[in-house]
Amino acid sequence: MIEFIKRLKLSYQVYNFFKKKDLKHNEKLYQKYGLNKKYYSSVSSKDFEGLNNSNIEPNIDQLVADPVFQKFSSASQESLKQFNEVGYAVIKDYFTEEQVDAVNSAIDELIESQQVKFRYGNKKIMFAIHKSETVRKMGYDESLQKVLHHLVDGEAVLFQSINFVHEGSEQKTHSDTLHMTTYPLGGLIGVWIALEDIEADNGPVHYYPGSHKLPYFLNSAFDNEGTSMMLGKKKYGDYEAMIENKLKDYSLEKKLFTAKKGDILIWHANLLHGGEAHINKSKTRKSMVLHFFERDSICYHEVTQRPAIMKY
Ligand SMILES: O=C(O)CCC(=O)C(=O)O
Repeated sequence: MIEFIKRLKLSYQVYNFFKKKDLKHNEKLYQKYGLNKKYYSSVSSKDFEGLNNSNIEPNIDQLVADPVFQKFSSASQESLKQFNEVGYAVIKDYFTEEQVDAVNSAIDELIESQQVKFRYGNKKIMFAIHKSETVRKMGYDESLQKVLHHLVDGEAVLFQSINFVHEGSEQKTHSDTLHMTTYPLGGLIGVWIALEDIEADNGPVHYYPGSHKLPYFLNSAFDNEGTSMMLGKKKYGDYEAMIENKLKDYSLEKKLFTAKKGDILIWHANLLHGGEAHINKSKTRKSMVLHFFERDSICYHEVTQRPAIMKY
């Protein structure tokens, strides 16, 4: 019975109905793309079939011309210049020791005062940006915002944070786009921040350079589109298995992001990535992922076919 309710689109629509403030911006966008939808309606890639707007592309020329670009080391500049080819960029020493320590202390305080809980296998603290100004400020760092603005060719609005403290995600390879999707595609960007040194034994992120150029594997790629009333029947494991199979079809190199405290990795909406095993459990794995949506896109969750609740 619970499974049935979880698949029933109506249950999400009722929830959405009471979130008008955070969803009403979509109505204007639905109109723009000629979709007959209310702010509370379900939405998925199926709704956009037949619309031919081109995907959002990073604007690297504009980024290189922006004075902010000169702030970075030549290695970081080279990395940013290659974003279109490889789907990621590394900026070493982006955040200072003080900035990182402030976020770590803020997270400790939130845990101690029980304002946040570890979820998803006791590994992830979700949305600390809504509980701590210090954490939120990191996402709205002025130079970072300028970089992201060029990479999503629009305004990057901070949607979500995920903090890891004791354990890494150990998550199988995936693309964020199944979870956080935009129309037009490509309006999501991830920023992963090392809040301490991350080495091979405390669960570094892995990623596949160039994988962002593969097709966007959405519900239709694993037969999970569902019906007008119900979400698809497939499990998340079916998605992961599909991605594992796709990886066998393409010869892509896997890389690990071993990082120093303050380094950041920025990834494209469709870059395949995940978390390595956290082998040495005597080490913590302090890190934070920030996900940003491009403001003028329709932002939604393909897997649950829900519009994204945006807290501007
Ligand atoms: O930090 C990690 O291990 C990976 C996190 C991740 O894959 C994500 O947030 O999309």
